[in-house]
Amino acid sequence: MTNKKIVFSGIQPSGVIHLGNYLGAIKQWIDLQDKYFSIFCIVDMHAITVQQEPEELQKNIRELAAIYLASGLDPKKAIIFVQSDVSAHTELAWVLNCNTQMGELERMTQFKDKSQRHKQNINAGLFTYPALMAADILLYQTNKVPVGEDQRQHVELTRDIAHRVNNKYGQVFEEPEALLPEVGARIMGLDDPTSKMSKSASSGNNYIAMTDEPDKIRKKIMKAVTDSGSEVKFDEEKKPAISNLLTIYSLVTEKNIKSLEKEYAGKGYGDFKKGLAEAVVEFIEPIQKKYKEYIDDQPKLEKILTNGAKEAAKLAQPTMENVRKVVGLGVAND
Ligand code: AQP
Repeated sequence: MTNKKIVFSGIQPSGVIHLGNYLGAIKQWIDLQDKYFSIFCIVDMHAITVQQEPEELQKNIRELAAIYLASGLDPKKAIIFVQSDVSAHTELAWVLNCNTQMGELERMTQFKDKSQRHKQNINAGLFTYPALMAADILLYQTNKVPVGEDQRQHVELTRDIAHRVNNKYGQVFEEPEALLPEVGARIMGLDDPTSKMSKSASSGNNYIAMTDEPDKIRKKIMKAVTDSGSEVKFDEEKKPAISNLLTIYSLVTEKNIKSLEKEYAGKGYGDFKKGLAEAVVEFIEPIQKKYKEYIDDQPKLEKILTNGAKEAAKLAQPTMENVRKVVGLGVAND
């Protein structure tokens, strides 16, 4: 379908999109779309592994699409679509479920975490989530999967599943690799630098949402947890909170961490946070402006996603036909 290497990634429309999602995933995608054949998905089927209100889910899908576009993903350079609009994802997921071991799924840290957090709803989908994620990736003969650190384990399982299927049936899938950003693969919570920034955090002070108003961003950053002492210094072991804030500062300004340390030498955490808050606001405001244009033009948004789904379905077809053939499924011709 293309001579270029293929990139695939997605985000769940399961709540607000935060700066961690942006810095860990979307930021890389913007650069990759120029070099790779790129496919970016809104993975709504994954989102329903935890309870979702239908209207809220629809709203989140559209907001996430607007964030993708406002961040600089370009439908002329990349395919942008919603997972459930291409039925081959769930079709392939079933086949991959039948090639994935219970023991492998039981080892997934996301399942362990989420089943702890959603004790009333430990459904089969939550457990087999990685097989659906493997289908998302393998359907397009993907080479690289740009994700944050928390998704590395799922991409490694995807690679194992692809390898197993290839051993059993011949060359069916590319065996993909995770692509993690050198800096920003794990942005930590503002209120708790020992766990990752997360959309399902119990407090809104954990994250900066990409749609937070400037004053809310300022307040959240001024409230962020700091470490003992007063020196602005990167030291993940002794100063996990300040190191996380320095990482964010560096990524939104493209200044390196050493130069930021110098800039704030002799100044306290208060000045540093004020500077960081302004830098984040300056970085997010232009994205929010474009976001508003996209979210206010629903027909345009729907057209982009509909076209993306058509293109994705076309691309998925040869892989799905081959899978049906090698596995020995079905009889009917079209
Ligand atoms: N804190 C983070 N730092 C860097 N990257 C991150 N990602 C998520 N959190 C961070 C990356 O963003 C993409 C979105 O993946 P997802 O929609 O599957 O969400 P997730 O990984 O489950 O993380 P969330 O958004 O915080 O949701 P919850 O609260 O449900 O866990 C992935 O590439 C992910 O690595």
